[in-house]
Amino acid sequence: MVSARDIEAGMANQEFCLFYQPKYSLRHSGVAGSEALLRWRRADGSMLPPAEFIPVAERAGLLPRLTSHIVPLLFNDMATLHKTPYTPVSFNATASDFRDDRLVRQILGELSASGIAPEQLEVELTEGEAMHSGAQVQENVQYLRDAGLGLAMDDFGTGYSSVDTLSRWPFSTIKIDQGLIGRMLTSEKNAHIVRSAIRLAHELDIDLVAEGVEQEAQYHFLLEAGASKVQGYLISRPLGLHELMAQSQFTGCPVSIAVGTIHMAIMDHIQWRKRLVSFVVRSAMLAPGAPSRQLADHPQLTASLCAIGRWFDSAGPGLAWLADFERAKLVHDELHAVGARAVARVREGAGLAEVTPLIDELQRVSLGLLDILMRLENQALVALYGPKCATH
Ligand code: G
Ligand code: MN
Repeated sequence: MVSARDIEAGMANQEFCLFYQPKYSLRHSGVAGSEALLRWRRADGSMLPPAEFIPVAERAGLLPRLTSHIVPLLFNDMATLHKTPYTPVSFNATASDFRDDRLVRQILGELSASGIAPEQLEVELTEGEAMHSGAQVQENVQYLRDAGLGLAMDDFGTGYSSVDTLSRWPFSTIKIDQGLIGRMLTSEKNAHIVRSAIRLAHELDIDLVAEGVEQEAQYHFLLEAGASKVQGYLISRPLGLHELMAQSQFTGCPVSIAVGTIHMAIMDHIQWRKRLVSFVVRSAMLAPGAPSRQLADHPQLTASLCAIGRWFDSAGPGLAWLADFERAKLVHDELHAVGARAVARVREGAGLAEVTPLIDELQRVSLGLLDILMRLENQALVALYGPKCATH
C-alpha cells in the first residue's frame, strides 16, 4: 500500500510517466487517436497502475498537484505524437482538477507555447465526476471546450444518470464502459444497451469509443452496430511512448467495412421520412393561411446536409466501391426533391387531398432508397464475412 508521502517522493523523483493506448477507427480501419494513461515506475522497478495510487492521492487531496505534475509530461510527449495517427490524445481528469482555474490556465498556456492545435487534446471525465461537481467545475470544463479541446464521458453506463449528464454537459465523445462491452455478447440486455448507446451518440452527432475490446467477436458486434471507434487489448495494450512510436502496425485488427453506418443510414431515413410526412399532414390540416405552416418544424430538406447526405461524404471513401453506392446518392437526391416539393405545397396553402399524391410519391422513392441501402448492407456483409476474393 502506498502513502501520500510516497506519491510526493515519486513526483520529486520523476517516477510518473504516461502510457498510450491507441484507439482504432471502425470507419477507415486505422489508428485514430490514443488515451494517455498514468503509470508509476517505482525506484524498485515495479510499475503501478493508477488504481493503486489514484485513490490514495485523492484522499490526501494530492490529485490536482499530481495532474499538474503530469501536464508538462503530456506536452513533452505531444511534441512526438502530434501529426501522428495517435492524436487526438485524451487524458483522464477528475472534478477536483477543475475546482479552480489553475489546470485550465496551465493547459492553455502549454498549448499556446507548443503550437499544438487544441483539437488534438481531449479531456476524459467520468459521468460520476461530472454529476457530483458544482458550477465552478462545469465552467472550467466549458472553458476548455470553448478553446477547442474535446470532452469525453468516460465509463459511460456506470453512473446513475448518464443521459441527464450528457444533456447538460458539452460532451463530444461517449466512451462505453468496458464492463458493458465485456457482457454484451452473453447478455441480450447488455447488447441492447450498447446498441442504444451507439445510436444515442449517432443522434447527438458525437463520437463514440467502445472500451475494453478484447475479442474479435466483440469487434464485429461493434462494427455492425455502428460504433465509430474501439479501444482495448484486441488492438493494443497501453504502450510506453517509444514502444508506441516503434509500432508499425496493429495485427489484432480484422478487416473492417463500415457496415454499421449503413444500418444507421437506414434508421436515419426511416426517421426522416416519418417526420416529413408528419409535418406535411399536420400543416395540411391547418387553415390555408395559418402562420405555423411556415414553421421549420420539418427534417432537413437539403440533401447534402441531412444525416444520410453527411454519411455519403464521410463514409464515401470506405464504401464507394460497393456496387450500388452511387445509385443510392441519386435516389436520395430524388427523395429530397419530392420532400421539398411537399413542404413547399403546404406552405402555399395546399390541403391534405392535394398533398396526398406527393406523400405517395415520397413513399415510392423512400422504398427505393431503403431497397438500395439494404442491398448495400448485404454487399458489405458478404465482403466482411463471405468468401475472401479481391473485391476491394
Ligand atoms: O477508466 P478508464 O477507461 O480510463 O480505464 C482504462 C483502464 O483500462 C486502463 O488502466 C487500461 O490499462 C485498462 N484497459 C484498457 N484496455 C483494456 C482491455 O481490453 N481489457 C481490460 N481488462 N482492461 C483494459
Ligand atoms: Mn479513460
